Amino acid sequence: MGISPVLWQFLTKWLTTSAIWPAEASTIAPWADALYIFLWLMTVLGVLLVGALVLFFSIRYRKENHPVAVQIEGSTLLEATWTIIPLGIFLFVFVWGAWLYFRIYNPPADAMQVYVVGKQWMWKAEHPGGQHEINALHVPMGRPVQLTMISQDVFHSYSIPAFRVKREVIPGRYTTVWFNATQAGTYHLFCTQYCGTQHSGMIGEVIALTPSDYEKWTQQSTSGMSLAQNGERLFASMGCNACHNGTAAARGPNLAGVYGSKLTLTNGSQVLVNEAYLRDAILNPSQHVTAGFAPIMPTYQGQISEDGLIDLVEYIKTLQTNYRVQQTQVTSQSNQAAPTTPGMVKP
Ligand code: HEC
Ligand SMILES: [Cu+2]
Repeated sequence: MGISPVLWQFLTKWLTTSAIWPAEASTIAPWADALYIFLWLMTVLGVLLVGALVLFFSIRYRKENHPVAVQIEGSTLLEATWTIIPLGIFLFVFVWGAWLYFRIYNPPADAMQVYVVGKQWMWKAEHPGGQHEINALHVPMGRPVQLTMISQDVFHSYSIPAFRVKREVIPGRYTTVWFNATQAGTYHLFCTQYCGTQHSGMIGEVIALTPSDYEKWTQQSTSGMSLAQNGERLFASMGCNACHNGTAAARGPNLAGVYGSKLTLTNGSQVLVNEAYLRDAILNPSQHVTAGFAPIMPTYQGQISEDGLIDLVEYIKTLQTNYRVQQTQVTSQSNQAAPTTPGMVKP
């Protein structure tokens, strides 16, 4: 008696295309599944072992064989065995799980950056080149991609089952997750944190493309301005360059090369300047004042959107020198000065 091939095909297709067992489409997916299958096997083994013993004992020590109950005092050897073996298994699972956790949440240094902003009820992805997409994410295969994510309102959670990654998206704080897609295809994107009435509609597609298709996509969907270029405009229009112009007389610290460096604060502590720190430095400047500077930077809380903050962060990341900062300052000053200069005739 064999299972019909049609039924078998239907079964495997249902398993791999449904949420129960989605395709393994990232480098981490087989590792996550291996741990999952191991836990599942251990559980089944435990159920079978206990079930078999219950059955065996209830037949062997049934009333007809043992009419009078006997008091058993216990066995140290037996107790030690059933303590030490499960302990060993649990510790093994702990080490395996911790190793996997660190692999999933520590992005490699060369990962490509994409920003994700979640809000009720949609996902917006922003690529460094300025490509924006709603409820979709295009990524290249065979390359680590890091998502830096933030919510504009409530808690959300970004989940790509086929990649076996999921991370909370929180208001007020960047969280990150990374993956390396191994198969071209279109995969489900879910919000896995109940976030209001239309939570179930907060879904989308993740499209993994071959490197050349991805290249084509980035060129077709460009908005003409990269995130850093948008940030440069904001930096001038919000007056950041009034204090951060890199000159000796500047009232604010030089921001060129600050990304990735270690800053010493007035309270003596040291901080690594990453995306999260830059964002926080703009919103809560008084909470971590750089050593050697007065706490004069105003807070920009409520004056700038998460998208604007991402642009500014990307701009500061690209700052290697202050040449452009000073250029924009000169142009914005002369633009402002022009109308008030007496006797000047505008062309
Ligand atoms: C009134 C002057 C002033 C303005 C305007 C200003 N800053 Fe600052 N900024 C400072 C000073 C002073 C510090 C150092 C003390 C501190 O950390 O608060 C600083 C610190 C920072 C830091 C922390 C990094 C470091 O090297 O200390 C960042 C990032 C930053 N500013 C970005 C910005 C951005 C972006 C804007 C515009 C939206 C801006 N600043 C506007 C004066 C200013
Ligand atoms: Cu949500």
